[in-house]
Amino acid sequence: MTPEDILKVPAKVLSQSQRESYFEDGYLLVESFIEQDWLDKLRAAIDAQVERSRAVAASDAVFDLEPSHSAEAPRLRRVSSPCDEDPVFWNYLIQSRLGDLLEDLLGPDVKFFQAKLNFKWAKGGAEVKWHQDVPFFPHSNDAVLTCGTYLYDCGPEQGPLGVIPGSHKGEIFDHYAADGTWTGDIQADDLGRIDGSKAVYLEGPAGSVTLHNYRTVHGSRPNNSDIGRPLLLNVVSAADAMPYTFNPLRSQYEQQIIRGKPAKWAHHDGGHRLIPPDWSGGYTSIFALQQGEAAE
Ligand SMILES: O=C(O)CCC(=O)C(=O)O
Repeated sequence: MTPEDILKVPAKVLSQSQRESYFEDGYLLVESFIEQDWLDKLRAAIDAQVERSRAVAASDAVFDLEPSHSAEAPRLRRVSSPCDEDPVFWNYLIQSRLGDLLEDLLGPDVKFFQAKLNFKWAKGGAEVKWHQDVPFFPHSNDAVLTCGTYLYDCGPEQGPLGVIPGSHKGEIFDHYAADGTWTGDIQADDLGRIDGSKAVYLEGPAGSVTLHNYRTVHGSRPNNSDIGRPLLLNVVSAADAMPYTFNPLRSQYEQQIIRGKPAKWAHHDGGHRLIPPDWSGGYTSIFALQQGEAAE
């Protein structure tokens, strides 16, 4: 669906001006949106994943670990596809009011693509460099967004998600270095075309939800504070947006309908899309990629 068509459908939880600002700026922050009982369930599920990671010595398809991770002092960077690890994460998507919010920005038919739980551990949790999501998983149209849930309060020191307003309407940047290596971020020579002074950092209390279009330039600073920053990220799309490259984070729920019904027709937007590496051989995480720990 186009933004114009989506805006014609009556809203469920957002105001019309919130919806319009998402389409104008390419992002939205909805503070304190998730109820406490869901936060409690999600926090318990996250603690359980941290406990599991104590038995893991090296990054694998599920756990992406900081180099100093140990059983005594776990330092998780990411859990890939958390829905596949604990049903709480999937139930959150299909049962909570998050689905209403997604409908307001994607239309009545909403589909799951991938999920990840990014930790950004206290005292050194890694930065995420400026990048767009579209080069990682191009779709037939741009009704694709990443929805973040802050499980705890996230202030400026915890490395909140940062976005460049309006950048979703601009170019799709190269995420390959000059030698053809996939870096997973915007190349240094191109950063001059992004006005970093316009960056907006999406801070908010526990239960706040961030939403950014998959073309929006975004990133986050390191977390040097004493408090960790678990951020649950779900990538979802309108049902008529079809991915045409391999999903870097496979999931048993890939392409499952969260709200509404499957599309009969695929919708296509015009223009060029960067083709990512062939992820069928595996993928670790944006952290490992951007820190130069993983080859494509
Ligand atoms: O965890 C973050 O701060 C941002 C993560 C992100 O942009 C990504 O995983 O694509």
